[in-house]
Amino acid sequence: MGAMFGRREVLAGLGATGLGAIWPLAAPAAAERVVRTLDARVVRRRLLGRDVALWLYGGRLPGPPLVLREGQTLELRFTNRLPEPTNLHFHGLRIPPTGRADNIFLEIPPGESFTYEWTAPVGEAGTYWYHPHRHGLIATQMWRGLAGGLVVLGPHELDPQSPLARADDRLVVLRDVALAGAELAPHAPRDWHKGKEGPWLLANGRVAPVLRARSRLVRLRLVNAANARSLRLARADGRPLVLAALDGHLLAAPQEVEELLLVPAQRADLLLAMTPTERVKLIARHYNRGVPTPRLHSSRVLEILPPPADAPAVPLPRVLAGHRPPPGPVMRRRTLTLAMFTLNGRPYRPGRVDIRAQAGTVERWRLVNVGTMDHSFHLHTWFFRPVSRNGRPWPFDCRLDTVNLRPGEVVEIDIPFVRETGRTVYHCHIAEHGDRGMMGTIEVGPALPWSAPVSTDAICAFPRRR
Ligand SMILES: [Cu+2]
Repeated sequence: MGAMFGRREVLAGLGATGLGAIWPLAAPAAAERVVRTLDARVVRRRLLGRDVALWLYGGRLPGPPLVLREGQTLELRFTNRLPEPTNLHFHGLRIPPTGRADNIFLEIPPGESFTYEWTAPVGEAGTYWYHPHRHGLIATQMWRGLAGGLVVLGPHELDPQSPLARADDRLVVLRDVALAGAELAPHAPRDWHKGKEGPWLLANGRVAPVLRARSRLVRLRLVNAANARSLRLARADGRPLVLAALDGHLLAAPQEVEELLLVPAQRADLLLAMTPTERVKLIARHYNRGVPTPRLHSSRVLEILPPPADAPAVPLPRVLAGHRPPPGPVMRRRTLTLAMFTLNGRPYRPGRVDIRAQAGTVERWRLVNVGTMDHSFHLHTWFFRPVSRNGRPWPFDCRLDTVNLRPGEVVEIDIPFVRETGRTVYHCHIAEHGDRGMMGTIEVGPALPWSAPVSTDAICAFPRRR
């Protein structure tokens, strides 16, 4: 994949200040371990024509992409150079929520280092991301710039025969931003209620960047790393978007949609069949999430220029993940209500376990938004299969780790508690809401000796044909 596209190939877009925003992904060498260093630091960086103080991973906006192969172990030597504590959350990955892995209860004090270490699960290649998860400081740290993409590559990307391996593979981290004078706009009291938003949309740190396709098939791995802005994405030419994956997991087959609502923390992989003559523009339409939201100064997200005329044709794959068997029997049902700053009527309290579950079981959770604006639900460690929205079956089969609920909506999800055990959290992914208490603690105990095994693949049946 990326290795064949050697050089940086991005044109500056509106408001951009230099070249280089959306590079093709490069696979790491095939080795058992990948050792990387990363820091979080305060730096001044050119943004929207100003030198703005930002908090950045590796001094970059977004943070440097972490790219691994399935089965590779990442040793990430992380140093906190911020004036306050922080930590890392590896969003969407089914890795241990404990120890040196995705342990969000860790706190790394200013000036100290910590080495994270975990193995990218085999069979779960996809688009993920990382961001801080120190409770109470998540929203301000993310708003100041701390977020980066994380990609796990698998057979689809590494087998040269696969169409996806011949796609021009690009990681695009999206977020919005607002300046106040020459600095990043600080949180105002009302931002904690609404969620902090800004009128400029950045794709890999730039407004409306332009890139030239290197292949007739472009794979855009979109990450919504905004604190609160939901992105209603579409093609400017009105043609449908072709979805390949959601929240890191390939769909059974490519799925055409008119537009795509990508709420904070969600990811979507799009496939774009390019012709040698047509440009493709991606736009963000206005979305009403139940609170007044600043309109974007430009609806342009990014633009892709056609590939060179001699770029070989790459067919759009007809099958991606293929058929997956239906989930195991639901063994337990729960209801979770979401409202401003509470889940099931109570705010987060550190140390209190709100839900106890068991590995090896499937649970069906009924999520109910009893509030007056959109809220989202994100569960760490275990992804889920959405079953229904307001009683209607989910339109196609997928796995998610974050799902949006409009006011009054009811969403049912099936969660197979596969493999991992330990204590972690679930929360609203409007970052301000999570910090203010829309979060709970779940502890998953080991499988009981008599419980039936739950298959990793057993959670997503092939979409119903209608
Ligand atoms: Cu919320």
